[in-house]
Amino acid sequence: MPAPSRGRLTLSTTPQSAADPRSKEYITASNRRASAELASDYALLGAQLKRRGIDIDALCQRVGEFAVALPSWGVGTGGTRFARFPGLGEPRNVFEKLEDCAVVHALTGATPRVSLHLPWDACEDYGALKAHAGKLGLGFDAVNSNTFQDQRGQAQSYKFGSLTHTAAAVREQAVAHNLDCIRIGQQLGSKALTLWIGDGANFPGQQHLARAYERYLDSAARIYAALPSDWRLLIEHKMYEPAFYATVIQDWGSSLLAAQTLGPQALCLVDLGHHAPNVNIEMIVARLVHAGKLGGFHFNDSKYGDDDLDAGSIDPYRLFLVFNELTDAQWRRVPELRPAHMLDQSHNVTDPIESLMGSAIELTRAYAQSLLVDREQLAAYQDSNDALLATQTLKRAYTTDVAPLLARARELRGAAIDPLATYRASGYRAACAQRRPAAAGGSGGGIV
Ligand code: LRH
Ligand code: MN
Repeated sequence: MPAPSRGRLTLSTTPQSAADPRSKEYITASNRRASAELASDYALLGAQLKRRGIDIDALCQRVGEFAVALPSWGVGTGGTRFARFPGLGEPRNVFEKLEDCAVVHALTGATPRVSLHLPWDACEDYGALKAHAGKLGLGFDAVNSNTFQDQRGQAQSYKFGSLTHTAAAVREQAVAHNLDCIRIGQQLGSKALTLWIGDGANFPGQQHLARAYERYLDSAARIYAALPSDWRLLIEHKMYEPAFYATVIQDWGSSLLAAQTLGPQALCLVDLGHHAPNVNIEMIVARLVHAGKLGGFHFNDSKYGDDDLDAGSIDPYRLFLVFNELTDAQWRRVPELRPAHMLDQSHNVTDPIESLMGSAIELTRAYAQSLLVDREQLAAYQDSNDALLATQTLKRAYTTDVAPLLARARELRGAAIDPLATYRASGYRAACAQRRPAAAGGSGGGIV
């Protein structure tokens, strides 16, 4: 255990025995051991990239600016409909969730904002919450509404839908909830509302497919009308679940049509797990970029359904190909392209902090590798239909081990060269287990 460091971040809730993995001194102390080794690895990679006409320091600068938002619901242990097996020292409220998010940001340097989910993160005083986040070095990204669960004492049930329900009173309630989310988001400094609804049908004929979509457009237009002028509405599509035959906003086509119908502040959010296996997601990204409607991402990975696994854990090449489309669009100077990068994962068997750190690093890796693509060369091979050299040009970037570059960018941001080792050495989780006794009876089903 590293020597206790001066100037520990004295949050009243900070666990007593452990080192605080958010403290700069603690991170600098733990970096000291790895710094020299990193310097030689970085120099070696620098020499290799120089031969490819790439300046590693300029690249390190750009990689150091990459950021992805954390899902507040991702710092607790997730589950499935079968069971949830709570982990040690779980955050018990949104304030503790932010403290765990601050650990991820302190150690990776790449997650300065948190995306809240309401009412899961509802609290008495959003001013206090904003101040608490500020003290932790965090801000807020898009807020997420929730009309896919009934809350205790709720007047109208969402069993048969929310914004598209056949009963106006239910749609009314769902619209009102989204307006509440916007008001809360404004207090926190958010600039976007992520709108995902589970509305749909389990059987053919159960729902009128066209009328349900018209009801969606009508309800969403009322939410859109309440958006502050500098806000975005991020429409999230999903192929299935909880509806198992038809989902109103089932695919990027339904989402794009809605965004085009609603107006310029309405954009499409791509959750990587919301597609059938083998769907070409980077192609969907290219189309939404073309339409000027790419608003953001929920990054995760999956093998079968909406598995919400750690980003880059199953198909890292696909993740690279998504960033390749984004970096190519930047290179082509596509205007107004600033998608909100957010993680949306469910950590059922790992320490959520470790998974979120790993995923932030995998996204930064995919972004860094996309910056290594020789786009002039690639365009030449594409134009001359040299298929092999074209695909090898991408593979060369993807197979470049950029680990020293990522670590150096973290070190320069005051983050950890080795976030996982630094986190585990701090004993943070064990200390949280002492300080946050597990809530009784936690192993029921459900994603959070
Ligand atoms: C739906 C979803 C959506 C969130 C929820 C936690 O599957 O991806 O983004 O509201 O997960
Ligand atoms: Mn999502």
